[in-house]
Amino acid sequence: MGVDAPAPFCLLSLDVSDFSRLQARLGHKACLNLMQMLCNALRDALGARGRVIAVGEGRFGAVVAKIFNSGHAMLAAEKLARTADGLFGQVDLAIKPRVFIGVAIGTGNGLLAEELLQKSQIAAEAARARSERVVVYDSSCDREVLLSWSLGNDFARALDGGELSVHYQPKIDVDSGIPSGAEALMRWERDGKPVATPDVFIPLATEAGLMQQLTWYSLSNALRASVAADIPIAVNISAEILHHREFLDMMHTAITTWNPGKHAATVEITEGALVTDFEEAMQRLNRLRDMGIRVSIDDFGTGYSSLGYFKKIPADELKVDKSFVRNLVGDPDDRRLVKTIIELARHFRMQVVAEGVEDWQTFDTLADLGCDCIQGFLFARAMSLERLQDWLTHNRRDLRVDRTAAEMQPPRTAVVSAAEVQALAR
Ligand code: G
Ligand code: G
Ligand code: MN
Repeated sequence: MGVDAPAPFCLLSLDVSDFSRLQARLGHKACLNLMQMLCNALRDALGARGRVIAVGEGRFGAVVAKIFNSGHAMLAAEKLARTADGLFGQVDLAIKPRVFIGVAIGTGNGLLAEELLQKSQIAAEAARARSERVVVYDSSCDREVLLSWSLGNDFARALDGGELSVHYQPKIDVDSGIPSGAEALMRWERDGKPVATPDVFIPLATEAGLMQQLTWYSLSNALRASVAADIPIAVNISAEILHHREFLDMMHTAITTWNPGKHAATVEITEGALVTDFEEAMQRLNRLRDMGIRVSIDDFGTGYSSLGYFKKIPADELKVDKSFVRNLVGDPDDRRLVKTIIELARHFRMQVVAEGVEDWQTFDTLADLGCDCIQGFLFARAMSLERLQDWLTHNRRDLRVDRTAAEMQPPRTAVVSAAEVQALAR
């Protein structure tokens, strides 16, 4: 590349997120055109200060001259990111791509362009992993990216090797105080110790193309558990799976194979997952309801969907995100917010579940605000099916009665597994 070494410069790697989905959605040719437009826009943005080349599908490299420090490089990278956002904002796309930019600074001390390019690519991977627009390369990027790659390999083996299991966290009906359902939550353990939390391994599974397998695993376990424990169970469905071409078939097969009978299954879908390709998502939710499956909007309040969209979502339930529940008692603003969310749900005839409830004061506040159902460590953490069955034989009753006993003897000690204790101790 034409760089006037040894003057200081930087190399940037720019990756477009969701490229394969964008291609599938727009078609090959339109996607190619869009990438050409992006390339031109990036060139215009840099002007005479640098050069931009396409280095792969949805991937660009740029050289920027006269960069003297990382702050300076960040400014250049931010400008390119804004340029890309601006272009994607102008085009009517159901999928809004983002760009991740990795920066490597050439010091003019003879570091090869190829080596720099590699560093900028690793920084771009780190940007993707951290969900940040721009990351300037340093040695922490190596560790982070390599760790996530090796975890990705491990994860592929975990699925086959029986290290994954599905645990269940009870939900308690506010009016009766009786357990009325449970949420299926995936766990990855080796030798009784947690390897990684779902927040870490779900993105890995998505990247490794294993999410469909994982979802089938949690779905089939959850439906069988629903019959075995005689309780309705909810399963989390990621954005990628909701839009997968085989998703509806998978749900249909699961429901007919493991008929949950009187307990309708629920799927929990985050608000954020609904806004990527909204119309398609709505069609799919309607089809689920035709199959007798309940739809729940998960982590509500964190996804920035507009109320104009909200009114069109065919949902049976709304889950108030735990970030609003955490400070409910002490923070009047959070209380007003949750009150508004509950009223909104009422208006659209949705049930309201609050997650992350850890004490009775929060429970009472939510009960006053008209919340229907409570999930949280106050009652129980997620536990194996065996433990859930055991827990239900002792707790299928009004759990509000012995609230002082429950507070003196926190449920976490009663139901927590050895692995979870170890995780907490770390
Ligand atoms: O269990 P918890 O503690 O750490 O879960 C973290 C996140 O992982 C939650 O937001 C939950 O929705 C998600 N999660 C857990 N199990 C599954 C699963 O089987 N599929 C999907 N898509 N997400 C899951
Ligand atoms: O899918 P979703 O994000 O709703 O998953 C629920 C998450 O909330 C899981 O990670 C679960 O372990 C966590 N969780 C459930 N109850 C509590 C609680 O009382 N306190 C905290 N901090 N987390 C909780
Ligand atoms: Mn959930």
